[in-house]
Amino acid sequence: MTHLFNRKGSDERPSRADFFKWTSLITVFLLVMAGCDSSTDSGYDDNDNDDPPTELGPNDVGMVGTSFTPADLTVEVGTTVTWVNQSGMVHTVTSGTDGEHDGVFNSGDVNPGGEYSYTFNETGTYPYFCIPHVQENMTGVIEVVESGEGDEEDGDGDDGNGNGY
Ligand SMILES: [Cu+2]
Repeated sequence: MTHLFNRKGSDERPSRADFFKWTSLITVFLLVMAGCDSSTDSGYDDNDNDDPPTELGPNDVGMVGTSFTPADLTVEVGTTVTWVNQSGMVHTVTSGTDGEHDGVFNSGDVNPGGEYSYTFNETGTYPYFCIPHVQENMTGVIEVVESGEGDEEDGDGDDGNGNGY
């Protein structure tokens, strides 16, 4: 009986095989989990990519801890911006500055995991804040620009062609 435990050769092999068995099992398990996560997550409807739920679209703003991420976002007019609460706290998305609501939009309470969307149909600069965390500087700005803006085209007196020299 004791011979079995004293022979190094026979002791090493099964444990190594065990190790590989476990690592491959764990790998398969993680792959399956990753697959399930991205396809059954509630975010399935807004993209087909298998990115994790923490990754936001270009017009999404995360609420992470007591911050809006990104805090500054530029979108074209007509864009719907969605705020996603990725924290464990209740937040709001409230337009205005210095804690004063300017009446443009106000999400009310957005619970952890919840979302709020607002469509910006006019160009302009829209500062906003979180009511519970305004004193922790939980603020952000949405910059709404004309569609197509961003390339240098002006059309307006920029290229004084008629003026000759
Ligand atoms: Cu907040």
